[in-house]
Amino acid sequence: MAKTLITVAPTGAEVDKADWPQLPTTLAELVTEAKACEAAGATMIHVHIRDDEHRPTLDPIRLRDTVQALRSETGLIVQLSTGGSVHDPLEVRLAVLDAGPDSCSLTCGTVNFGDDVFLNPWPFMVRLYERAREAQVVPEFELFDLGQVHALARLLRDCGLPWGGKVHVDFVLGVPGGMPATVPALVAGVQALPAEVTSWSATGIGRGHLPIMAAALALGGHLRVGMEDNLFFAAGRAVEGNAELVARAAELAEQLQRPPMTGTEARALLGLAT
Ligand code: KMH
Ligand code: ZN
Repeated sequence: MAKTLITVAPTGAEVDKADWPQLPTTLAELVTEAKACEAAGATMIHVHIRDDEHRPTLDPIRLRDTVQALRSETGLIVQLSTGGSVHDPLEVRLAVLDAGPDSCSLTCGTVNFGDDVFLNPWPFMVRLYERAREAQVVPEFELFDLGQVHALARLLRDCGLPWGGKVHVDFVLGVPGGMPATVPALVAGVQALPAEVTSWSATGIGRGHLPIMAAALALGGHLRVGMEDNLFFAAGRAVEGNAELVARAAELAEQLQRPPMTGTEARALLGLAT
């Protein structure tokens, strides 16, 4: 049985530090959290950063410092979010690549995002895709809706394969405006994936977290967990930190005889130099 890539998304752009003090928002907190998550079984980190007031930012110096700190303090694959927050301009989101991550997120279409709109027009997707390839950054295609699976097929058909030659996608299910966090929705997404896709992971927002995790493992997929997506460990019990979410994912993966991958295995899966 294939092993499991576990990605941790520890912070996101939507959760408020004032409400969730355990959210890692400073660089020191992020590095500490990243180390704990790596020890618990994560091999990739999906990073959003915050400013001194704990607000989302795409400040280029902070991004570069964050990549460097995570590289020197952990062996994790560093994936920067190019989604940022719903308020970030497209040009600023493109410039995230200048921070030199291993990987970047690339969302395959515009989607309603609660009361807001997460904007990903087609020309922006193409520019981000081509710029990532030039910068030798491996994209992870974020799929919030079924139409985005078809947009990914169009992108690959029109623009060719990404840097590294592998195509890894991540289903994000349960955002209000996107696909629901249900097993039938995940199955529909997996069945619609273009042939170029070499691996996929999934995350369920909020209470969809556990069913989507179990279904992804059963279907041969990989996992994303973390406070960007889920703030409760169980009904009525707030998450203490990201590492316990990673530890539970690793334990379930072990139980299903799909143990967590090593960093070297994850790099090979994603087409990154080892
Ligand atoms: N914060 C969301 C608007 C990504 O990281 O690329 C977008 C997001 C996706 O989280
Ligand atoms: Zn994100």
